[in-house]
Amino acid sequence: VLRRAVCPGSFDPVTNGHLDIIGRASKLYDVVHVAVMINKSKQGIFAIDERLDLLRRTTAEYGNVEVESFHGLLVDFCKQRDIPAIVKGLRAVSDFDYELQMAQMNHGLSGVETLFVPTNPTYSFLSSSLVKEVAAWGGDVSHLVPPIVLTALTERLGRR
Ligand code: COD
Repeated sequence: VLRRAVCPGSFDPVTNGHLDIIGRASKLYDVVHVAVMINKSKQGIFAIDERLDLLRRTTAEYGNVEVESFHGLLVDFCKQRDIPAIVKGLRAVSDFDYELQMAQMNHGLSGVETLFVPTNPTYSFLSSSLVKEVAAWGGDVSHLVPPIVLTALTERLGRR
């Protein structure tokens, strides 16, 4: 039987920090599902299909990563696919409070476990929102996102 885990997020857009966690999870599990969770109150700068496309192209090299979007609770995504584990990156103590709450809520709802992987210190300050803010003002983010994401960001923000 295949051992499965999910890396969930907004991925607006995917960064090198996300890819570090997804790549490390892909070595621990047979199949890693990457779930782009749809949040209607958080619009984002990339449409869901664009986020999926960028994720598929940047995770293809791992060979065992499946990328999908989902509208609903993460525990339902897990139930429908028989996924017993959620893998999350922890950047700093500031992530911990909220991540612990979600992990406990998700466990209480369905018994799904959450495993935390300590972020690569190179990316401990990195978030999609900071990347968008820095890129919007013309700052260099080329070391923080894959080349195809950099191109997509430049096109999107350049056209504004
Ligand atoms: N280094 C390492 N890991 C990172 C980095 C980094 N620099 N940046 C992000 N990560 C990891 C973190 O584990 C993070 O949780 C994940 O990547 C995704 O990050 P984002 O910013 O794309 O996504 P978030 O934080 O907006 O994702 C929140 C969820 C979508 C996971 C959450 O809201 C959710 O599960 N929603 C679904 C609805 C639901 O079930 N709600 C009830 C929850 S109890």
